[in-house]
Amino acid sequence: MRTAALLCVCAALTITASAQAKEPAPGAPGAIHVWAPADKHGFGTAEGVDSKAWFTLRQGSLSEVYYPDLSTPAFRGLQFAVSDGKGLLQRETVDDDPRHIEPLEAGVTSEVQPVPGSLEFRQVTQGTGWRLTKTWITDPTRATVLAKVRFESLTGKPMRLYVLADPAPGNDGNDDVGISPDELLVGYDDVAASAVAAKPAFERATSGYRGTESDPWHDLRDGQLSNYDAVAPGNVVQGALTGITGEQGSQTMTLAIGFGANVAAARTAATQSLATGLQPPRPRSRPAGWSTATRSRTRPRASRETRTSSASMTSRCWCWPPPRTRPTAARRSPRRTWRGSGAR
Ligand SMILES: [Ca+2]
Ligand SMILES: [Ca+2]
Repeated sequence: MRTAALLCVCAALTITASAQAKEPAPGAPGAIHVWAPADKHGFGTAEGVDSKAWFTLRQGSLSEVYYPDLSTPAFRGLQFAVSDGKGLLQRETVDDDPRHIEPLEAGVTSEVQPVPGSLEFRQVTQGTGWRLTKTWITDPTRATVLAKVRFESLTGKPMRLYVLADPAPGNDGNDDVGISPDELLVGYDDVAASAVAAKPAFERATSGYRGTESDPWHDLRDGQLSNYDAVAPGNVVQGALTGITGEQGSQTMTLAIGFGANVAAARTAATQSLATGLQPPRPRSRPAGWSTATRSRTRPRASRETRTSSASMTSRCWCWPPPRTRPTAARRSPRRTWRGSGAR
């Protein structure tokens, strides 16, 4: 543990020293961390055993990601916010009272659909004058969650698209540090790290503390994103301005959320996954029995969908591979953070 912590600190210092220094974010440690509500609409994993990341989806956003195993949530969530630069500011999901299941921002609609014959989920969110189509999948060879993002301005005018990320490495969101080397969103503690990268790259990135003036969601209300590093341990939340505007020719982006035991490993996972791109395995490469297993699962009726969609998606993920090839999946479940209030 001490060796891992030392490596983590050394890697972070090296990266921080090489990056442009940012002003320390005010407000540490921020609001007490709690996990997201249990209203899951999707559960994603990869075929095979090389990827050590599992993700969940709420109606309009990504929620917990588990790394390096199913008993360890390491990322609380990621959603997008949109601004027209003229007073409109909308995010996808209302955060974050875990006692309520009220996921969407006023004026926003969203749905999650599994992509037939694959482990992808397509999540379409529409707000005032914009639409986001996100296709989520786990990199089968790395601890990375990938999203293919299509952002459309329905007014034809340029808009600003922001990423709002909430790292919580090591199943504890109260002891983290947030930095932005090369405008990546890096969060870490003494046991694990996450790195959010994009292609095209983020144009601006900041880290702050939840519920304070450096929280990017609060920060954006004046129309500008600050430029902080959250260097004191706390409940870190992060924000980034993407490089797409929603106009024709500026609508697509790939997002990678990489994980590792330290900053360098998480950053490597994210950047290498971005370089590889979103390439789900072809059907012929799947284990025998996969297609039969997925076809046997039916979606719940609409009236029961909210209550049962999580269970349906989860069982879809668990049915393959069999226990002998993925013992972790067979013996553990992510329910630790889904019980009761969602608090740790
Ligand atoms: Ca932590
Ligand atoms: Ca956090």
